[in-house]
Amino acid sequence: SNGTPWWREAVIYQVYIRSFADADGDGMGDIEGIRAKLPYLRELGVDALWINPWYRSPQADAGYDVADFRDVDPRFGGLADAEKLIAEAHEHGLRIIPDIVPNHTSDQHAWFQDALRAGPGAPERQRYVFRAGRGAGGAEPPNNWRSVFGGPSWTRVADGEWYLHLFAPEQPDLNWANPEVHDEFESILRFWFDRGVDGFRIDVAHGLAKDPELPDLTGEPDERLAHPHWDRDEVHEIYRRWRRVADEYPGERKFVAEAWAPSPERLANYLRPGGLHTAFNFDFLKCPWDPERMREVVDSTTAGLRAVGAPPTWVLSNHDVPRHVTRYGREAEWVPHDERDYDEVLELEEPDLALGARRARAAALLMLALPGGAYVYQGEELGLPEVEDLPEDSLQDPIWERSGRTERGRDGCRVPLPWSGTAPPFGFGPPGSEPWLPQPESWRGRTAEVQDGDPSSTLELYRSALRLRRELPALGDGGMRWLDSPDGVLVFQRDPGFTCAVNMSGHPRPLPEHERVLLASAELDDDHLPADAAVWLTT
Ligand code: TEU
Repeated sequence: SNGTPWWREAVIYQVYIRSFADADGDGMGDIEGIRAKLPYLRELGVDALWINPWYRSPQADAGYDVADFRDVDPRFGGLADAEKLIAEAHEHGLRIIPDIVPNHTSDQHAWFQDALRAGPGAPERQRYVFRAGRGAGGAEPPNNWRSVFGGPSWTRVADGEWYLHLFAPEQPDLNWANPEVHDEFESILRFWFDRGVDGFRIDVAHGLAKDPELPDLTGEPDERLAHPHWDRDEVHEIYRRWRRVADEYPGERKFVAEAWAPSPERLANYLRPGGLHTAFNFDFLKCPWDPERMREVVDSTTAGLRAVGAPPTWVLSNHDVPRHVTRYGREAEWVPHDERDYDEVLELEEPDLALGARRARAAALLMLALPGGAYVYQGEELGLPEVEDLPEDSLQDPIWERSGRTERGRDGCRVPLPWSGTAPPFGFGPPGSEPWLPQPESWRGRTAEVQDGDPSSTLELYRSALRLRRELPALGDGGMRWLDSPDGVLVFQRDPGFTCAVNMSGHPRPLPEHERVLLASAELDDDHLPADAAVWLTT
């Protein structure tokens, strides 16, 4: 809308590059594949693309283990392809937001290799977190921290020192108390800003600062005390410096923080004036299909962020969590990986996927009507469910091995997209190519080709919603107001002329008073909104 900075209301499409489109037929998506789909993305009606890490990487954690931040991995193309994509996306009116991974590098990064060679006490080791071990001969890790993927967060090297890795051993944590690390990342930001990127998604933005004492984690965390490595206040100084770098460039370059903060107030700390622009709102993603809790999340995040002048954003799925069609098809709530005990095998009930799909369609209309910006994870516009029955020998997420095979990991939301045709690879790659994860045969009914032009499809629902969002000044940035509503129904107004209603009651409910139905996630039954459906109304 008029004069609003683009990032306050952008709908950003997440391209999980290895699973989006494979132009060269090696089974893995690539930059050339993204280029070929720019017309699709433009027609979908999104404003920008967040692209998961495309940097040179051994791919121990699907590219989140970066060996060279100034180069593109040959699996995905080259630097010239990235530059071509940025230019062409801009011609289509699409902005490009790469991922940046500042918490750790790959163990194959030149810095880490230098650190290993240089030995204990050398300045090269000060770029990472090396320590002597505890116990006799230093044979025990320096403290009791656990890796998010399972196992201790310390690995011992040949000379006896240990290094810290909050994720896989192939992802050593950088030492952000070292000014060299700051300088290096500011230079990397400039490298890509100079090549035209419109911003960055900051990986594990809440993890960079560590308590210099590296204290043991206690079983009973005290909420008044800072956590030794998550969401520490020192991280904000890093991002204030990054903001100054972004502001040197024209065209409103923006950051989005992947910060798993314990409350909306803590999340808002990342978005104070002079800090980052936006952050993912994981409270919304984690919220189950429950009207009271959903309303609570909308209110608390909106209030928390408004207090610092930041726009709210909304996200339902990404490459780390089970797709929401499947989440909403279960009664039991989804538990984030870092809150799980990998010693116990998580027993999951069978999801009701028809129910989950209805709710996912309704959730799309809710998300796209709320104030602020939104994220769409590739494939959610096709209504894809989680693939929960991948054969064990195809699983690649490090969580699978590191959890001691008690937890299957995140591959089920990363299966390559079905574009067209009636059998794998469903147009993901050239005929005869083999996608890096197997696609279910049942996806023949969910390809973009099958859904294109079918008014009842989820693809057309997203296209219509995004078109209306661009046309209606009521949507995007701005305020909202809850209206009185029947039990279990959320009804809110964006301006006096636009109302959204979401029926989470489990029963048909009368439609709110209205002039015209703009869009509905399910067929309406006279003047009733069916269960698990949402509607956009003019009033
Ligand atoms: O994820 C960070 C992170 O904390 C997640 O592991 C999250 O806690 C968990 O998945 C929720 O269940 C980012 C990336 O998005 C992820 O893909 C990487 O594996 C990770 O960082 C390490 O770079």
